[in-house]
This record gives sequence, structure tokens and C-alpha cells, in this order.
Amino acid sequence: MFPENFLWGGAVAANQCEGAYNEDGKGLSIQDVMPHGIKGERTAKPTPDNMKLVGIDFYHRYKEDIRLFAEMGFRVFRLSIAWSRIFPMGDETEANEAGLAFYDDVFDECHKYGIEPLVTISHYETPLHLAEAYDGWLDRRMIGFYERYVTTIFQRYKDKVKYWLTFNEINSILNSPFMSGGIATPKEKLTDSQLYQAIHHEMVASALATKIGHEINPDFQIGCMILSMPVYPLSPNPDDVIAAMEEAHRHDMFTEIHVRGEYPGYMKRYLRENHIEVKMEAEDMEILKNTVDFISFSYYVSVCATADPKKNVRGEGNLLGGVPNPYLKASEWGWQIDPKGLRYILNQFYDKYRKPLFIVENGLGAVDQLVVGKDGVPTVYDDYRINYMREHLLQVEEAMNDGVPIMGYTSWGCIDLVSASTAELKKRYGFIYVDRNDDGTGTLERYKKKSFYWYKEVIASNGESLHR
Ligand code: BGP
Repeated sequence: MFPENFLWGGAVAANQCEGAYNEDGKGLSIQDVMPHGIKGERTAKPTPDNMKLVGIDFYHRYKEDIRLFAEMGFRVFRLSIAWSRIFPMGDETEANEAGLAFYDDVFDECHKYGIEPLVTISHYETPLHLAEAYDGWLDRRMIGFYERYVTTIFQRYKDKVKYWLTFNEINSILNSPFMSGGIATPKEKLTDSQLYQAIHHEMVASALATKIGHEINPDFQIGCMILSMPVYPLSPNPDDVIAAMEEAHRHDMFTEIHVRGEYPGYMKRYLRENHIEVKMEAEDMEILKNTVDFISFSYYVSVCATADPKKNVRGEGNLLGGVPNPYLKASEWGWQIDPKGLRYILNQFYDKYRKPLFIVENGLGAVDQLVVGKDGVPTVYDDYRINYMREHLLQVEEAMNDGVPIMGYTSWGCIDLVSASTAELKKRYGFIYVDRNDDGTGTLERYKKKSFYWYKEVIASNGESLHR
């Protein structure tokens, strides 16, 4: 049974849907020079093949989109604020009023329908200038720029936004230092000491945001946001079990620090044994003690780990990837589908941290076929997406039956948007189809898919319809 106050909704990120990349004083963000996602080359300046420059034009069409979310019955809408709309360069002292006003309007529009905004403060959209001039989070001064940014938005929206997430998938910096951490130094040249230094800066900044937010409005609910990925041992061999544990620890560290306010022992050991040096200021340990109110996470895939180097061959999968599981099928993009992994990770999070949980991303990226529907209106018969979501939501219910407190569920890409990893539009997640293609064609019209009506029913019945 889903509780009465369960927050049903959907999620997007500014850089993947807004477009309007240079309007109303917005500065460039790192996404504006990433036309091909995480694997492609960066460009010197924005190029027309970059689908994010136009996105799905949410910047101009948010009223229509929020109305459609309301029609589905959303109680929450997760979105991010584009940092470079508020501070175009990132290091200036004056905020851009036009950027602030835009989000005022978006939040007002949500409240018009009783939809609670859930805001990611930094979702893979560091101002480009901060990447180029400071090497992103490698530089300790980033903490100050982020502090100014969060203070500005907390003060501005203190009566409009209650739920906040400090950094999207903060642990993804391990694999995508540019997209996740704005670190311009190429990944191959980055030393482990630099990487963990940047992580430390982000952890301090995240804790500082929690502190500042609670001072500005004690009712704020501030969470961390983790890319979750259950790691199973590839075999019952104890060496594989330990390999899985150690792989999980690399990511657990992020939640651990957010919840307990200090580095865990296994991390200190990892740093020591790998001769990784991280400079920490005296005040950092105090700042880290500002712990989060809840844990939020994305869930798409599980992976396996093995101690056998011959079998340790990584497959595709979200930003991180791991050894494929022989028992699971994969999506068209090679991401292995594992609904039970969601129940497993929910239990794991709660067993370890005893904090309320929020599933803020989950969904299926697939190629959709727009066809003429029975009523003559174009639609997509996306039964594959419905099945995927039903299977996952039933496991959410299982976890709640296990006693895990879950605040809500926001499906990823509730309206089609540009993919983060590959920058494609053809990888669609939405309940709402957007007529826009990777060659830049399309009217940007919105069409309801079959899953739109299905999700509406799930919300209206508070999960009951999942059993029909
Ligand atoms: C997560 C990101 C999102 C989102 C999602 C799906 O890692 O937080 O921004 O895009 O994955 O990934 P993709 O867009 O690569 O299919």
C-alpha cells in the first residue's frame, strides 16, 4: 500500500529540457559545449548539432507542460535550476534577475495546480566559465561560488520550494568528472588525489548548503542525490563478494558522509592505501556534520563485480557501468533491467542509514514510434514503458511492505528530453512525446502517450491500479 501522502510525479533537468541556452542573460554551461554527451569531444563553443541548445523548449512552453503534468495528477515535479541563468559566469557577485524571475514563474505555475517543486540545485550544468577558469570542483573557491548561488536561491524561493537536492548523482564524478564536477582537465590526466580533492570540495559544499538552507527556512527538506546501483557478486566465491562490497563502498561513501557527517573507515583506508592525498581544512569536519534530511537517488541498473580479472569486463549502463548480470535483459541502450534491484537498494539504504528515501529518477529510455491513435490524434503505444514502470513500482510497494519509508517517486524524463549520456532525443523516457528529432527537425508539439493515461490512473488510484 502506498501512503496517502506519497509524492507521485516526474523529473527533468534544466539543461536537458529548457533550451534557450543564451536567452535573458543566461551564461554558457558545460552542457552547451557537449554536443555528444559524455563520450564525445567537447567543442570550443556551442554548435548547432547540440540538441540541448533548444532542448524541448521548456523555457517557453513550461505552462503547457506543467498543465499536462497536472492532468496526470502530479503531486511533485522535480526540476533543476540552471546555475548559469542565475550566475552566468558563476563567480560574479550580482545575480541575474531575469533568471531568478523565470523560476519564480515556473514555481508559481506548479503551485497553481498544487504541485510541489523538488529542486536540484546543480544537475550537470556547472557554468562553463567555472570549468575553464577554475577547473571546476578541483578548486576550493568553488565552495564559495556555490555558497553564494545556494544562498541566493534559498532566500528567493524560501516560500515556494520546500524540497531541495544539493548535487545530482554526486557520485557520478567518479566516472564523469567534466559533466559531474565541471573539471576541465581530461579524465586520463586527472590523478586520484585531484579527483578525491574535488569530491571533498563538493561534500563540504553540499553540507554547507544544508546548513544555510536550514538557517533560512527550518522547514526545508534537504537531501543528497546518489546514483544508486546495487552491486551483486558475480558468483558466491568470497573473493567476488568482497569485490562487490568494495565496489559498493566507493559509492556508499557519498551517502555515508551526507548522513553521518564524517568519512567512513573504509574510505580512509582506500585513501591511505592508494596514497591519495586530500587537503582538508580544520573547519571542514565541522561543516560536514550538517547532515541531510533524506536520501534521494536514481535507479536504472544493477551490476555485478568479480575478483577474476578475466571476467571483469564492463558493460554499458548509466554513467557508471559494471560487469553484466547473466540473468537480466537489457534496454536498447544496453542498460540491464532489474526491478527487484530497486527493492534491494531501498532496503539497503534504509538498513544502513535509517533516513526517509525518495526515488527521484527511474524510467526506460526507448525508441518510440509516433502513430495515429484511435481518436485520430498522434500517440505512442508504449506498453514496454508501462511494463517497465509497473514492475518497478510493484517493487517499491514491496520495499514499503518491508518497512522502508519512501517519500515519493518521480519518474525520469516525464516528458521526452535530451539524454544526458548520449545527448540524443531519440532515447525517450516521457509520458509525453515531443516532436523533435536529432537532426533538429520537428514542430516541438506535445502528444500524450499511452503511458500518460496509465500513470494518471496509477496516481489517481494511489498505486492500486498496479495490481489490475
Ligand atoms: C541520470 C541523470 C539524468 C538522466 C538519466 C538518464 O544519470 O541524472 O540527467 O539523463 O540518467 O540517462 P540518459 O539521459 O543518459 O539516458
